[in-house]
Amino acid sequence: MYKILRKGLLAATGVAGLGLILAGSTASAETLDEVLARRGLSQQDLLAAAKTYTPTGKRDEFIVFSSGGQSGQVIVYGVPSMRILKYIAVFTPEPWQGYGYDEESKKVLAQGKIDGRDVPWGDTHHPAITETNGDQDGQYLFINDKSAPRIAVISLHDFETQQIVVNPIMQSEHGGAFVTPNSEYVIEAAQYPGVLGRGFAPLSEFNEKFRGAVTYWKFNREKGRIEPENSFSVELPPYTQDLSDAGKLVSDGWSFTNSFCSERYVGGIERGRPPFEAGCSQNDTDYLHIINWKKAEELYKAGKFSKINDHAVISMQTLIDEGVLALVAEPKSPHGVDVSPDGKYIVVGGKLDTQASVYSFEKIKAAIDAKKFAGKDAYGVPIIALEDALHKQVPLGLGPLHSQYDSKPCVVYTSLYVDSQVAKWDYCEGKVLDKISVHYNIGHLVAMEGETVHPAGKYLIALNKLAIDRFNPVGPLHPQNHQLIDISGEKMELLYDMPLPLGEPHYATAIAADKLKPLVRYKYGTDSRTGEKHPDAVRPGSEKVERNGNKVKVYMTAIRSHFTPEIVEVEEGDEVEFVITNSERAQDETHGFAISTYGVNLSLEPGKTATAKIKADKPGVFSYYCTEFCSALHLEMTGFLVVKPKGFVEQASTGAEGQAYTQADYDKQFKTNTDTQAVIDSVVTYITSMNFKDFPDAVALVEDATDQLKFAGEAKAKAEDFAKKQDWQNATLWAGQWWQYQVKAADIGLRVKTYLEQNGAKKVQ
Ligand code: RUQ
Ligand code: CUA
Repeated sequence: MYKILRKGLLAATGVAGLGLILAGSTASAETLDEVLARRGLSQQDLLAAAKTYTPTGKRDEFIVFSSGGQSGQVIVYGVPSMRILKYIAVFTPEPWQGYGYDEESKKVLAQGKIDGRDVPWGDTHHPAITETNGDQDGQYLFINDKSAPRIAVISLHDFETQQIVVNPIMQSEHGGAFVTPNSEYVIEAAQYPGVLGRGFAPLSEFNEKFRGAVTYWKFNREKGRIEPENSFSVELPPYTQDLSDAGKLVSDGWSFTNSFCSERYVGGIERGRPPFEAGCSQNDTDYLHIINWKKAEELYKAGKFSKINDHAVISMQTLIDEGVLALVAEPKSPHGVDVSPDGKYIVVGGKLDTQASVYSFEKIKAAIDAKKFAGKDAYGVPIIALEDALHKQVPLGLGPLHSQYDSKPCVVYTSLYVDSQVAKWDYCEGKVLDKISVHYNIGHLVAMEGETVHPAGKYLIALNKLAIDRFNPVGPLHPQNHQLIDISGEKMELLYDMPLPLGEPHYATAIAADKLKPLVRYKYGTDSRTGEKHPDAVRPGSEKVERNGNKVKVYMTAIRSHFTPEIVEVEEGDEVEFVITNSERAQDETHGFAISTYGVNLSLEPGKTATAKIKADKPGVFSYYCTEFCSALHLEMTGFLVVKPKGFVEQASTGAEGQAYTQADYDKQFKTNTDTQAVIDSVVTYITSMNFKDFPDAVALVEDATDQLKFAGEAKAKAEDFAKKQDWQNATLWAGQWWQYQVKAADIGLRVKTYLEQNGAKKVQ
């Protein structure tokens, strides 16, 4: 293979010298002090800059997956640079990624239909990464949709959404996605009560007919899919459940879900009643639900459930009889519930309380084991007395919401919504250690791996609900503001403000970057949405067009810088499917595919196969083109979809097409190609003299270059063949194509050369 590369790279390029000249950098005329003075920066600003600035080519230590709120997407960015890396399309069509525009991803979005309705957006709130023994493992990501009760599964092998599951019984949800320590289950808790199964009952029967629930979605790690058929729910009182968390280590097997309207108020401001906000904040306390999910799983496996919409639901009575469910009071309008890294404590923040409550799992467990209850709620669910469950209550400030844990023992950070502050405190001893102001009202916060059994510390991000005056004004709708805080020292230090202009992010989760191992290319011909080989993928040379009645299927390839075929002729009324495989292996050589006026756009990353389906309902000649600037001849990566009027018969043509070439044109091109070969040859000599085989990335690029050279060889043979027959038209055009392949081979070769230089490759004998 490398011999072919060597030989082939000996054709002509006209790209001589490319990549060999290094521009000398001119020394900055300004000194550091002058810059500080000119921009009005302090020493502290400079320090913050030094802690976050990430020079070109350097990468981040942590990767954050943030909910994208109303965008229905997930935002991916790096820490400490706060550079946005990707928006992952989840519940909402997104054209750049082809999501919702190719047939493969349309199938994923269609899984999110509810009761036959398309719900083409989502309100994403809580992302969760798969865990192994309570530590994030970087394989899959889950995120919920609050607007419609749905959970999505995103593969972190390629950062694509592969599954959406609709909750069969909930009307509304919020407390998902949270994973159990080995991702056995993905937890999803309802929010606003409903009739389970999304049925009807009059609001006057709220207490009897309306219910909350928690669903435990079984996750199949090998398949990377949630298995609805192996999942179950537990029926809960209509207390408006909110956030959840799974127990870990000592509390593994348990899960915790809070609630904020145990008053079971139904509102009715138009009927002269006080609004929800009054009715739901009447009591001093709501309830934390304590659920023994391992025991619930046993009940499920023993068949102790009934089915609603074909989904297993364990009734509240069964939960009570079997001792699976207990309640404990939690102060005023609780929001977040967060289990400590050792699993021993559960921290709850109450929006209308000034203190955070730390519950002891040991005490809760002892009360449950001894059946020591203070009473029962209206449904007969046992209630543990607050004093029998509480470890400490710690005054923090106004509006404590969510908590995240540090790598330092007993240290936790809690967001204070009303105070616009973060409190750092010790939950073992119950004392406040530090506070920092943020701009402005903070909702969630995320510490690096801060929800795992081994938090990484170092950084904290405040996910602020308001940005007010932080950024240049862009109209009444402001961006959101994520603020990076250094938590490595005693005092918290604000480092950086990042505007996020996509939707309101709720929760985020952050993982060490080296735990993620995403692909740079797919196995040839992969359907990325199933992860399987696409049945209609073809290799270059096997492209074809098949007709079956009025259905036309085009098996196409895309490679720099052309589609094959380039002209597709169909008839008015035909249904046309373009199944396109990107046959490149070079990193980042993505091609797009759009057809004029047809609302189609594909994203074809190296090795991917995707399908565009259209109905050719109007005669015309429609250009298609590549929508990613993939090479110098990207603009030429185009073709025609010719839709002939019904019954059209082409007459003997009187028109003409294109330019005519002579022998002189052919000779000129031939000379260029010979010169290009010299450049290629020098690059090949360099590469093959180095230990490039020790670098898988370089090997992949060399394979790609080798392919291009093989194509160059084939084009060269065709050119020479036509030249022999003195067909200068075809000879010149094929010589031109031969040159195109050479240029691409040279381009890839130079990438390999740069790669080897930058990665310390050594000479081989
Ligand atoms: S929410 S600001 Cu998690 Cu949906 Cu709390
Ligand atoms: Cu392929 Cu542009």
